[in-house]
Amino acid sequence: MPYENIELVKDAALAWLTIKRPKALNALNFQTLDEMDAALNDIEGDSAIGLLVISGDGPKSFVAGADISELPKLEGDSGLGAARRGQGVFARIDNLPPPAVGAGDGFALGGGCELALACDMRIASDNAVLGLPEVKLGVIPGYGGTQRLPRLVGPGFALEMVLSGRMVKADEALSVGLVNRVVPAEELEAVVRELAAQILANGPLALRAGKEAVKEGLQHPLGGGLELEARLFGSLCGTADQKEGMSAFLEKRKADFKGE
Ligand code: CO8
Repeated sequence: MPYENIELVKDAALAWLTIKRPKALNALNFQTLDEMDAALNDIEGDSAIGLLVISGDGPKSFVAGADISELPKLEGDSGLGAARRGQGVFARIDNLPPPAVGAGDGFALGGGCELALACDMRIASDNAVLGLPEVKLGVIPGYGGTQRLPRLVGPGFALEMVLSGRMVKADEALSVGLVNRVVPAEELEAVVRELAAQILANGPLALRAGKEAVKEGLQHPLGGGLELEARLFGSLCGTADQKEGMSAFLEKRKADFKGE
């Protein structure tokens, strides 16, 4: 599928998806969501991909939200359907076997903040601004923000963001754990590529299992999560990657993982 509003670049095990609607500050119209869905099909079907990075085009905005020009016509049923549609695309990122990193420069508002929240890790530039301003439009976040934000930062700060619509600068976002790291804007891509390289140097099966253990485990009480961890740990033992990783350590050499 040819993309108009996104770009997907695959470089060995790294997939880099850029939202490209700079004239609208990369706002997500419905076509962009469809294109993201198609890109996720591509990524999910490619077992060579070990990590997804999502960014916005240009320094001014990661994603400034859902495209507001498409929203006034929504009524009850169509609004429900639109929220479910966007939630579905973002849930695919959340549940994607390879981990996902959001690389945010500039505005990450509304659906853009929710897109960042659907990623497993968030690296922000020092000019990033995050917010859920939907209440200013007379609605609430509909792409997962009211659910993922409190799970990440706790209900108190999440409610402040959801109910005030206040924009939060990078440093404050870092202080509450909304982003993992804040880096100078001009270093954002290099830092994300370095993190990607660190992650991708590890066992591919272990990366997928590590993501599943943390994310699926959070859906269970501690006992169930620990059982899941034990099962996933066991599933990695006996793999060629486990033998290679441990032999490489003992032989003082770099591991050559095959994802098997
Ligand atoms: N949608 C559509 N167009 C946008 C959006 C957006 N979210 N954000 C910016 N734009 C457009 C502007 O209209 C403008 O276009 P034009 O040049 O044609 O007038 C262009 O981008 C540049 O924007 P500004 O001139 O406004 O730039 P500023 O630097 O003055 O301001 C802001 C930047 C502060 C980011 C400002 O643009 C803004 O407040 N944008 C809206 C932010 C927002 O409210 N986002 C939340 C949207 S709602 C949402 O995300 C709901 C998600 C769940 C939906 C579930 C059901 C569908």
